[in-house]
Amino acid sequence: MLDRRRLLAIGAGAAVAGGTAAVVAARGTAEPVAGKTPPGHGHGGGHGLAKNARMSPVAAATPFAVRMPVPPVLAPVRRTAEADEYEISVKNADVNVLPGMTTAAITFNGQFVAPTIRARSGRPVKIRYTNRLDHGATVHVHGAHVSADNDGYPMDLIAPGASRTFTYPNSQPGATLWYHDHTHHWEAEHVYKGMHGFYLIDGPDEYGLNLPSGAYDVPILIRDAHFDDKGGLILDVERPEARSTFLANGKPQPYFPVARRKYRFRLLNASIHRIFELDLGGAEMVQIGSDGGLLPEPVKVTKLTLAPGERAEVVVDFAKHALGSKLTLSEPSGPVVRFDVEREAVDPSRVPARLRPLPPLPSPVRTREFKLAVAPSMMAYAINDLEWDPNRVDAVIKEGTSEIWRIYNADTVDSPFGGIDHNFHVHLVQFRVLDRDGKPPAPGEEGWKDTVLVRPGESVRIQATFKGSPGKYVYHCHLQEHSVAGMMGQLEITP
Ligand SMILES: [Cu+2]
Repeated sequence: MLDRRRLLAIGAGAAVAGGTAAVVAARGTAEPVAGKTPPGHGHGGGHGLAKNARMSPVAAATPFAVRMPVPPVLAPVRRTAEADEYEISVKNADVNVLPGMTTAAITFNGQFVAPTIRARSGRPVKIRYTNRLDHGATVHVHGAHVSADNDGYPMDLIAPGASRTFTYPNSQPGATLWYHDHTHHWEAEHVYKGMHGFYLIDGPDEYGLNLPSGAYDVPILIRDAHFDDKGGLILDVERPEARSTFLANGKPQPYFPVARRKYRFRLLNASIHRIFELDLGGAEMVQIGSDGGLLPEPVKVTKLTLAPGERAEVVVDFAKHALGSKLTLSEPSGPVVRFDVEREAVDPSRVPARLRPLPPLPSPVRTREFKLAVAPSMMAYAINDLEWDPNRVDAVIKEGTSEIWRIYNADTVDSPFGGIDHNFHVHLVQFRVLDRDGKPPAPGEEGWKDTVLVRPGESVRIQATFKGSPGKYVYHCHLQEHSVAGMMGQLEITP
């Protein structure tokens, strides 16, 4: 058994070395395994919440008491021949999450679920971020194909009071992307406290398909949360399972009135740790998209696994349900959002049998191995037994080449801590899942992905083609409580 106190001490040192957090909260993680304790680690918990919070009473919201909002689409401040330009402030704000209570949040533009950016393929977006926090921060558009200096590199922070403009070329197909904090050591806390929102790209690959659109195309950011009795967010890194209040678009287990017709829901799991196992009470959902946009063809599902950072787009046809029906999107430990079928509507939309063809894969030039596991010698979460070091490049990749990466989760059920899930995210590219333990990917994983769940003991092979300008990009576990503790590496694109 590893010594947890030593691990915490090391974690505290790492955070100080990172120059970020003054106070470090300790943590254990994840799925409790009988008789075993997974590792704790340093964490950029600037508010020292964990200890006191554990004793606090917890506010519980009544399910289905509030209506689910749809995050507003942000209007550009300017449209030029070159780009749509936006301005976003990163700032602390008091927001309303639980009815009648105020929650101290860290936000984009003061909104607990950030305003949605709606971009178009081929039309660049420039966002000027102003950091109004008292410490550095940066922003990453997850799933975007961007140059390195616009990617929100975790060590290249926007100083307090400063602004920086990032340019997103949107040179990729339509997709449900999202933007979130990526400040090393702070990313878990910042995202947990509200630095999360949608970045949607509309692409010509979708034009003419006649999928549900407009008011019937609804992004839903789902996540878990743990509140104290005054509505404050508790980040107790030792008890992620205490985050038992599920939020949909920033409201606790809300309801959402729908018409008897098809809806397109863009589901995003923005939790920092929880893997959602979703179902709609046995009702059919038709999955049409994943991280990188449309699947080759629709896939009928009744269950959907969504790990942190992943997206799934589903079409639900409420015409199959009577007026007055209530369908609840749930996971085994509770409801997430309830859809109340309240009115009739005409429905010219459809889900075609073919959505978007997948191009053939180019020939890979090489294969790399990535072992995801706790490194007991360092008491850190690690990749190939190394924790994150910004001064080390882990993979030098020639621009334009295609590689196969085998990602292996060595935190198996019989490891010292029991099985620990990991979720591998690569910046810059959308990849394809080739196989999972040698078996073909599930149909919902056949499209473009940027984040892939790797269960304890599993081995997943992906193939990515690294087109882009030279520079350094990170890859990491998207259980952000693992990335803060070292489970991150970097690749460098060379000419
Ligand atoms: Cu992980």
